[in-house]
Amino acid sequence: MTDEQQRVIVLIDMDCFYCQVESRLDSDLRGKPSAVVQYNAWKGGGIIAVNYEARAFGVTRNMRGDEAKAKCPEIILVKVPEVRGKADLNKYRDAGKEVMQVLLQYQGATVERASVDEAYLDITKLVEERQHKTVTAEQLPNTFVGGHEDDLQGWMDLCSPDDFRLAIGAAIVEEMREQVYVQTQFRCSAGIARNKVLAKLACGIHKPNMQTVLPQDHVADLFSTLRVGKLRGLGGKLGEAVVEQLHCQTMGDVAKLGLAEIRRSFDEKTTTWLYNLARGLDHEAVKERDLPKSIGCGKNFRGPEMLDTRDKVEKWMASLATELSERLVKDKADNSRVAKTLHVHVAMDNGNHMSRSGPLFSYDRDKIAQQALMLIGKANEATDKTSWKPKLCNLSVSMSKFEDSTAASTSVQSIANFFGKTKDNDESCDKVCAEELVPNLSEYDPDILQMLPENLKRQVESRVEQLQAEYSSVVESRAESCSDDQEEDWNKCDKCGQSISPFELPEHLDFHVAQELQQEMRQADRQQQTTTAAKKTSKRASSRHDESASKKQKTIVNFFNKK
Ligand code: TTP
Ligand code: CA
Ligand code: CA
Repeated sequence: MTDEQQRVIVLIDMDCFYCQVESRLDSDLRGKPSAVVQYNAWKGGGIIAVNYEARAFGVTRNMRGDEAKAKCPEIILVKVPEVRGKADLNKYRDAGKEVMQVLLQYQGATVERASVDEAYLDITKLVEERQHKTVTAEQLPNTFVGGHEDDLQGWMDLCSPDDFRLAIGAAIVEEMREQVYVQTQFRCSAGIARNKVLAKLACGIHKPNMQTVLPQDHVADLFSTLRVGKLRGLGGKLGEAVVEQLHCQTMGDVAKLGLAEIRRSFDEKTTTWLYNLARGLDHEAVKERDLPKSIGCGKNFRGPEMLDTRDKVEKWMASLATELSERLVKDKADNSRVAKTLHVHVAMDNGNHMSRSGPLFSYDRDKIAQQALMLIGKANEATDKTSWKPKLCNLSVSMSKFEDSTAASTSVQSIANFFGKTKDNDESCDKVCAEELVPNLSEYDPDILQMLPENLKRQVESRVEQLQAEYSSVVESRAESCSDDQEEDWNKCDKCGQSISPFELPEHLDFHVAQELQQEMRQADRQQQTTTAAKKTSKRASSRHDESASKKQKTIVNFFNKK
């Protein structure tokens, strides 16, 4: 097993990525200053990517398109496509995947996708395979070595065997980057070092289309002027706390502190991590993770755009649910998996946030929207029926907890389709149809029973019973497995006394409603054996539906008011 200190870790980051994606699509953009803008409506849109030709004119990210034009009149602004009033980033995501596909061709490397346009690689094994071969500066035409910028060969001649491993790594990365270019036409930069933090830092030193090796003995020099927030993991709140509480501006300042001094402001784990980090040490492994653990989308609403009515919230939720549903369906086809948990997040204009999750066994956009709205119902403090208070400035939905989809069918067929299939009255076909009609409890609408032929009705009923049994055991086992989760406060279900996480409660109540309706339905059926008038039956069903709907609504209202 290789010593952790001898690992060779790489960060590959695409150069001005969205701009490259656009210029691969449109040859007119090549070689000219360009930028990608989002939402064109105001002052030429906000810039999210700038190519290097435009950077030479002083154009930067976050400028408005109009400002960029003032700096560089010939700049071409490309607009991010919009779908349903939202940026459609699919082409950039897909382009990022293409790059990943190239990197995954390197057997023996561990590849971890870190964002739309970057990936960490642990290439220690590949380096070891090449250890007996020589590496010369000619094989490293695009490589710089931190602290030895002017004399690559000189550094290679004199460096330690451990540092020489980085040089071998650099030769491999030169080839990888060339392959990325050959296969995708995209240029990228890379950092090669002993760990992720240093690889990421190194990558940014020489860009574009270059790579930088960061030997351990250059760290102290580099850190003496490196601002705390520039390091991976210290860009946010933690970095701010280091500056404020430890009174450190640079990583070099942090390196001067002893463990005890850091420990006064931070917990033990953070202290150790920070202490090591200030010495250029970081133990985090590169984790193979080519598929995202969750798929989601969200939208920010600023100023007058903030959502202040139920209508607006419903409209945007429907739109996000549609996007999410489309992406989930694509993911299912690509990766043979289905997500089982829905998460919703809202940010409010009073600075508060709320996140809620619950099980959902459907990719249907209406089901997603319905469940998501139910989950955030509590965030609305408005007393009238039309407003939403406090206003929402962000709305996000995502799904996670993926399971293999090859085992069970989750697709819902339309009723028409379903009736088409039952014509032959075949018992086994009924069973399949029952599964399609009731893929899970949350999609079970008891009213359909009234519309079904007798044998199929029986199949649907037995399907529901089976699902209820499965569901009870799932709820029990989840309750056990989450019982020490401090963040969730549990509710005792009025109906069965079980402790249910608030995330699970809506679904759990649905289950009771379905169960009650089922029982009612059976009783009613027995009483009605002689009364067979179809009209009457359907009337009864619809009035019962109203009753049950209001009942269900009430239970859910109770739940939201509980806390
Ligand atoms: P970055 O890698 O941060 O930047 P970049 O690839 O444009 O440029 P560089 O050569 O310096 O790496 O981001 C990758 C893409 O992600 C970028 O092209 C556009 C998108 N992006 C945003 O949409 N918003 C942002 O705030 C950032 C940072 C990136
Ligand atoms: Ca980039
Ligand atoms: Ca990046």
